[in-house]
Amino acid sequence: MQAIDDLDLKNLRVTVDDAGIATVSLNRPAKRNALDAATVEEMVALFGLLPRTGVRAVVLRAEGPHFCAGLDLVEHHREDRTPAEFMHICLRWHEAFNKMEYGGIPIIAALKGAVVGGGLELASAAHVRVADASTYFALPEGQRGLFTGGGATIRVADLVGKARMIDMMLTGRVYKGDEAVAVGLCQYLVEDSEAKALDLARAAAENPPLSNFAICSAISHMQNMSALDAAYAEAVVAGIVNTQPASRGRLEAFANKTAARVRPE
Ligand code: 1HE
Repeated sequence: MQAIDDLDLKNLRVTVDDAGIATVSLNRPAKRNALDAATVEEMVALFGLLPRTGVRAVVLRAEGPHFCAGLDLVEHHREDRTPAEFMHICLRWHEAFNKMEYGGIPIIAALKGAVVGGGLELASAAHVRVADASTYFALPEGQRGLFTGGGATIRVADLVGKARMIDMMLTGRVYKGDEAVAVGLCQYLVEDSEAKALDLARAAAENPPLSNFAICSAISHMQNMSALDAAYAEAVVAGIVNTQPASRGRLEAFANKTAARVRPE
């Protein structure tokens, strides 16, 4: 099978620790990690491969003070793309981000600085978002004379609702801090987003991989279904996951009263 080391990555950097936690770094800090076509191709390759490598969870982070400045506007300007060419660029963004959302491996985004435009589309394809005090979210597409093309109409609208997304795009509204948590752009606001993301990845990696696979793919698939079909699919997935050998010991520990109870901190 292909290995992560076989991938020719230049704008992404990947390390995997002994616990199977992969740290994926956006590595174009001089360009504020703007997403050019080459970076998106690296994401398609990497996130297509990761679910088959035994990696148990991913921390998605960035070099430099900003998480991601979105579409590489300079490349887009220079290339002077036709409508069909840019449609195909967007389809590659969807390919990459769908591989993240539906891949079955928990992806925890450690955010900082600008998470804007396509950078927010990228962050919203992760399963958990952790922000720090420097993090801010915006969709400046309207001001740039553009429109979202990397899934924001689906994922950002899902996080914050249609009305807030439209406001962000029309007016350039920026969210940060507690307000960003309150509207659903991120789930955690902490001093050190990378340390927290790693803690969360480690916690998720303790779950059986089949449970995580269901959590990090089935829920998204079921949202695309009618309620009737989703209920059916949920029953089928639960049939497989809830009878897996990996959960037997955990259930036995609960029955024996040796397993941890669910308590507030
Ligand atoms: C870039 C990009 C970029 C920086 N494409 N090169 N996204 C935006 O509208 C956000 C555009 N970027 C910014 O507003 C600012 O750069 C930041 C707030 C993110 C950072 O500010 P700052 O002062 O730290 O950096 P800077 O001086 O603006 O930029 C530093 C370098 O990064 C500079 O390159 P240099 O070669 O002149 O040094 C910038 O050109 C470069 N850079 N951002 C290309 N985005 C699928 S559709 C998605 C549609 C969208 O994503 S629209 C939103 C686009």
